[in-house]
Amino acid sequence: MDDRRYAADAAPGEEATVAGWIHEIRDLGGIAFLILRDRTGKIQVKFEKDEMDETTLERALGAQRESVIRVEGRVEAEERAPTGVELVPSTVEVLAEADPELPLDPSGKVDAELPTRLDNRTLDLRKPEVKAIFEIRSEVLRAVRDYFRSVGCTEINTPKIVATGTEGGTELFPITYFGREAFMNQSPQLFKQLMVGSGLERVFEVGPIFRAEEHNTPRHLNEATMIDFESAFVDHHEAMDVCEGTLRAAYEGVAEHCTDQLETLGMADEFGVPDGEFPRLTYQTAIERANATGELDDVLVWGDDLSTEAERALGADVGGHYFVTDWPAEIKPFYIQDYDDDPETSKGFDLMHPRMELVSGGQREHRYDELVAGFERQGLDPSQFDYYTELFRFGMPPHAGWAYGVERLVMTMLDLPNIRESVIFPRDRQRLSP
Ligand code: AMO
Repeated sequence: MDDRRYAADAAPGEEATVAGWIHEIRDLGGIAFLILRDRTGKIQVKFEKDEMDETTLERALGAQRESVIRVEGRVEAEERAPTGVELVPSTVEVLAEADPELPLDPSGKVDAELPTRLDNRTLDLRKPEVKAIFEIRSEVLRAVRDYFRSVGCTEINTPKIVATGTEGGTELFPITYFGREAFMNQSPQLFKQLMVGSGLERVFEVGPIFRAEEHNTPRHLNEATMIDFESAFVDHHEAMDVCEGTLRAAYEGVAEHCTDQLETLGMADEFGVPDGEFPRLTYQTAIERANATGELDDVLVWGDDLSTEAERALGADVGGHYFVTDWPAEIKPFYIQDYDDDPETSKGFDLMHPRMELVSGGQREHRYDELVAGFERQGLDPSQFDYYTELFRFGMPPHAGWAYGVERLVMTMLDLPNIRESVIFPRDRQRLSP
């Protein structure tokens, strides 16, 4: 199909072959219009019945909606056609017939509930406004990868089958690994840290993570995609700079390369790249500000995580992206470094969108003795992590890093109501296929 022309590129005066799905057939008697849809848009195919042979007409106009066809013909200017051109066919070939009963209507005339859409994602992604989300997601990943390269990072891939968890023992999916217990990885955390001590120094990964979260919420998945960053010789503030740069690069990429998609989503006018430096509030300031909003049922005290309610109140108060820094050591993981002169306070940070948390990160504990002591303080058995800690004895530089959830980034960027809108085949408590 090398000679195939996309619907959006068909120019008047040329002979062209287009291929795609039958979006609609409008039979007006002596004349009929077939709207063919491909990934670039739609094109009108005109059938003047008395000028066409019977078989071609029957084949084309008798086909069901959403059947896949190929049409060869002459492109003519027609200002009444949706794209200003129409195709006058010489041959029509049906490549794949669609059943007349469609589980959902890709033309969008009939609404479908999210579960039906997710069960029939192939058809769902024929809708331009759904397809646009995934084209934007793809651009986000391209922009982020390019940004990482521009700041000297190497892309890595780390194991997803692991021996231990890193982000708290309750959220692990156990699997059987040749008779031994193993787990699906919750985060590339330990591996990316090990790589900052390697010759690579500065790494990133885009990959799946698995969390056996019990709760089914509009912003949690059981399998998500994470963008992880880790770099030697930087502190948590420099890591936040890179985090901010990544976010801005993602928005800029979308603003520059996804104008059609933003148009399709009705966001072309309001879409903006976040500007200025994101405020960096200490945790202490954050809880004070959240309490001062008067919106919280439960007043926050030192040591509390930010509740959903607190995130919302603070988000509305700040009105844009912001960091929360200097978290209580007790609620940050063992790998986060604490201040030497204030061991109750850690160098962990979160990047927040006004709607929710997007990123966690921090300066890491790179000193072997401190790291092992940190495991013990958190009630973990350091010997289970020997594969990780041992390598800290052979020259592990100071380092910092962070991780984004891709789905939350896309969800907040496009103001999607549910995180499942930003992943093609979501995994949640109910959903294991497709
Ligand atoms: P954390 O556990 O906070 O940190 O995860 C980082 C980011 O990943 C996203 N995320 C999720 N998205 C959807 N569904 C989930 N179940 C889910 N869990 C996490 C969020 C979150 O902010 N190792 C650390 C990162 C680091 O310190 O480098 C970590 O995993 O956007």
